[in-house]
Amino acid sequence: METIAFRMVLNPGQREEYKRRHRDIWPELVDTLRDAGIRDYWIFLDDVTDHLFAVLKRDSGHKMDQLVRDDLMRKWWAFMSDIMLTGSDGAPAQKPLVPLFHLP
Ligand code: RM4
Repeated sequence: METIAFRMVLNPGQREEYKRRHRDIWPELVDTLRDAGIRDYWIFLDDVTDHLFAVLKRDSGHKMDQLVRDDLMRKWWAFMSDIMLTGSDGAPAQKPLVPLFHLP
């Protein structure tokens, strides 16, 4: 199990909509994320910059890299693309964050 973090970018003024969509996250997508080996997934907002900081744990045999080819994941990303910065591959623009400190 490892912990990773990455930054995404929310469009201005979309905080409540982003929160609402995640409150109502599709149960099938939750299954997809869990099946990919993702656990304990948090997303925090910096409401000054509109940056979203995602922190999650993933199993050693995780399949996160395959999510880019998953139809339901791509459908979610398309659904979210009106309120998030999205890359040319259809996925949210993601910047990996560098771990500098951990207090277990
Ligand atoms: C985010 C974004 C991420 C996804 C989470 C569940 O808005 O689409 O890629 O992992 O939702």
